[in-house]
Amino acid sequence: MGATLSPENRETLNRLAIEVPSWAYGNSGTRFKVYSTAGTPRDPFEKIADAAEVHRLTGLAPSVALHIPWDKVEDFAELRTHAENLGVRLGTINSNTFQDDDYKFGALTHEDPKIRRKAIDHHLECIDVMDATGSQDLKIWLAEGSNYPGQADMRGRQDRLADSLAEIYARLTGEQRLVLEYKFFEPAFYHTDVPDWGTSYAQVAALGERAMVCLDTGHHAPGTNIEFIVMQLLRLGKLGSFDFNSRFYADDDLIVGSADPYQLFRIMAEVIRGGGLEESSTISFMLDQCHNVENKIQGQIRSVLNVQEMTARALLIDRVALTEAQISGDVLAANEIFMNAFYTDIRSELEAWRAERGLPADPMQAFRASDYQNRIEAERVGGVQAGWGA
Ligand code: AOS
Ligand code: ZN
Ligand code: ZN
Repeated sequence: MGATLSPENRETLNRLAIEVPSWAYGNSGTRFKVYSTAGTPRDPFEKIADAAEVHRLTGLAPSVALHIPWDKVEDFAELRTHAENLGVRLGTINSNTFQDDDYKFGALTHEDPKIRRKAIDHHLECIDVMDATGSQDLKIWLAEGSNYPGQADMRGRQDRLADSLAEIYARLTGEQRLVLEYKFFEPAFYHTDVPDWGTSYAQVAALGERAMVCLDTGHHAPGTNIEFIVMQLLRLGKLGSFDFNSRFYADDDLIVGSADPYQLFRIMAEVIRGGGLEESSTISFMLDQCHNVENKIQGQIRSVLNVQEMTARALLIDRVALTEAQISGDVLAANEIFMNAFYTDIRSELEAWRAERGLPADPMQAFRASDYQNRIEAERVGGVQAGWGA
C-alpha cells in the first residue's frame, strides 16, 4: 500500500491545472539543428488537437498557451470554438518582439520612438486576440539588452520600458492581466533589461494590481534558490505565473522535473505554503518547453504528470510536525520531515485519482497503445518548426 492524501489535500490537488504551450508541439531544436518529426502539427488547430489529447489522457491540462504571431489565425473565435469542442480552452497569449530586424537594439526599450510604437502596437494586437480568445494573461518576455559595457544606456532603457508597459497595461480590461517574465541572460550577454525577479517586480508594481511576475524556472543562474523567490513573490501577492521546465546548463527548456525533481518538490512546497493552490489563487501553472529529440505529445504528458506527482508529494509534508521542529530549533528533525515527504512514493494514490475520473492508470502507456500517433503521422505531411507558424 502506497501513501495516501488526506481529503483536504486531495481537494488541493484537484485544483492543480497545468497550461501547455502550443509551441511544444511544433518542431524545435538548437541553433545547430531543428529535427522534423513525423506527425508535427501544421497549424494552430492541430497543435490544439495534440494538447487536447494530453488533457484527455491526464485530466491535468485544460488550457493551451498561444504565441503571436506563431499561432496567428484569421479567426480566433473559430480557434476558440475548436479548442472548446476538444475539451480545452485558450490560455495565455505570448507576445514576440524577438524575431524582427527592427528589434535588434530593443523593442519596448528602443531609443527610437517609431520602433517602440511598433512594439507597443504588437502588444495591443495581442490584447485584441485575448478579447477574442477569452484569455486571462498577456505574457511578455523581452529579448532586450546589450552585449558590451557602454553599448546602451541601461537607465534610459528602464525608463522607456516603464512607459511602454504602462501604455500596454492601460489597454487591459476586466480580468485581463499582464505578466512580465524575467531572464538573466540570452540573447543579450552583458545586460538584460528584465534580468531578475526584482526588476520584474519593480516594473509590474508600478503598473498596478493586474500586473504580475512570471517565473520561468530555467531563467536563473545555477545554484539560485528558486523556491525562495516563489515564497517572496507569493508573499508580495505578485506571482502571476510559472513557466515550468528543467535546465542543466542554461535555458534548456527540458521536461519539468526531469533534471531535478527535488527542486520541483521544493517549489511546489512553497506554492502550497503560500496559498498558491487555494481556491482564490490566480496563479497560472504553465509549461514552457521544447521537445527536440523526444516524442512531443508524450513529452507533454510526462511533464504534467511530473508536476502533479511532485505537488502530491509536497502535500504530504507534515506541516504541524514541521512547524514544531522549526520552532524548537530541531534542524535535523525538520529536514527529515521535509525529506520524508519527498521520498514517499505517491504513484498508487495518483493512479486511484485517475481511476476515479475514468482516466487511464498510466497515461504514457495509454498514449503509446493508442492509434493517435499513427493517425497524425499519416494525416499530417510537412509539419512546421515551432517558431515559424503555419
Ligand atoms: C524565453 O526564453 C522565454 O522562456 C519565453 O517564455 C518565451 O516567450 C517562450 O519561449 C515562447 O516564445
Ligand atoms: Zn519562458
Ligand atoms: Zn526561456
